[in-house]
Amino acid sequence: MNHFLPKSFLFVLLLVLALAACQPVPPSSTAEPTVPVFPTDTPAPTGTPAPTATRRPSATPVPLSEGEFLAAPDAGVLRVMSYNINWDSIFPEGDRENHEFRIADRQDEFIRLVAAIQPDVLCLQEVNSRRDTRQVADLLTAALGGTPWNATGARDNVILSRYPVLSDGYALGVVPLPLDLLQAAALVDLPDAEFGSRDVYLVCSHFKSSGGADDIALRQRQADVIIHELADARTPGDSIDLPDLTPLLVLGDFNIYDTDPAAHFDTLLSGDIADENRYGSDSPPDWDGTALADAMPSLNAQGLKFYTWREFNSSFRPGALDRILYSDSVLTLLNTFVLDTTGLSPQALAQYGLLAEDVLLDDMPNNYDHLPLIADFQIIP
Ligand SMILES: [Ca+2]
Ligand SMILES: [Ca+2]
Ligand SMILES: [Ca+2]
Ligand SMILES: [Ca+2]
Repeated sequence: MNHFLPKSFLFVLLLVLALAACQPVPPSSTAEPTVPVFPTDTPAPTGTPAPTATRRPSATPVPLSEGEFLAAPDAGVLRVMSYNINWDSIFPEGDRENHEFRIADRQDEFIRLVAAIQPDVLCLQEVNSRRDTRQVADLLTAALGGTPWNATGARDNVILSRYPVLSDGYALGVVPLPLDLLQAAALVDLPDAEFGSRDVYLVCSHFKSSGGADDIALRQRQADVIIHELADARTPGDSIDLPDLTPLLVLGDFNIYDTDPAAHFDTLLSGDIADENRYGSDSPPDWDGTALADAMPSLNAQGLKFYTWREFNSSFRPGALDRILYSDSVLTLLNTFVLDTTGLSPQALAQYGLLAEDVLLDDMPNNYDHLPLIADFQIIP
């Protein structure tokens, strides 16, 4: 029997190595802020055809897209969208609840975007926290028609859904912790006829921006809180209980920069809590004890560029600041993209009722901010 030992040992070793290869890269313990955690700006491969002539200069060197990724998904597929709208830009000028940081007037653009995308669930950031989330829901209802939309919010994060939004008992229980740590969270009650018995739980987040030590520490704390709450949600007792195998989404503006190690992002994926004294033991967030998956949407689903934010004349490179993370043990990702209307063909723009400038902060060429991220999911039975 002795000769079985080396074989089984080798098998275990290979298994451990294979599992290790599937895990997200842990945060570096040394200060190496130059290592990007995500491809920020992949150049187009050589031999890529040049963009065809357009009325305006193309913002990207990739070919114009026909927008096939925008096509409505089949029944039973959930389309989720995350968008940092830039402070209250989607509300009318002169609205008394507009945030003091509001610099752009983009209501028509936003309405065209959501009408083209037809999301089932949205996670918005940079909505004034004073605003009644009902106003945001009414904007969606007016834009898309159908049954009235539902909403819940926390701080500047707002969750919107075609389907009922259950926030009582499902909001993150971080009170009385600082307001900075609040993120919107809700269980969306999906219609059983289309999706079966399961619903979807989502955390709509906006992480602290900027690169100071306090900012980085707060981002880490926000991630620790979310992992703590997801651990609570997956186990009976405490403040939140979810039915087993409820699909989980953590999405929003994570402010992941390639100029800091973005350890908060590793925490969100792997469940490695930094402050375990305060927020409890590490807890891999997926139902099967594994990490969450990153949808990794690319610009117009071309697989060439992965940034979700860029700024004209900025010293910062375009980056994937925004993410859609999901529990891949119970969800299959069918389609995902970052919409860049400036990269759509004239035919695609006409087909979906969009204008080339719709994702721009204003009509100035190349004046971007955040772009909308979209992912289509199917629940694994
Ligand atoms: Ca349901
Ligand atoms: Ca619980
Ligand atoms: Ca830890
Ligand atoms: Ca997983």
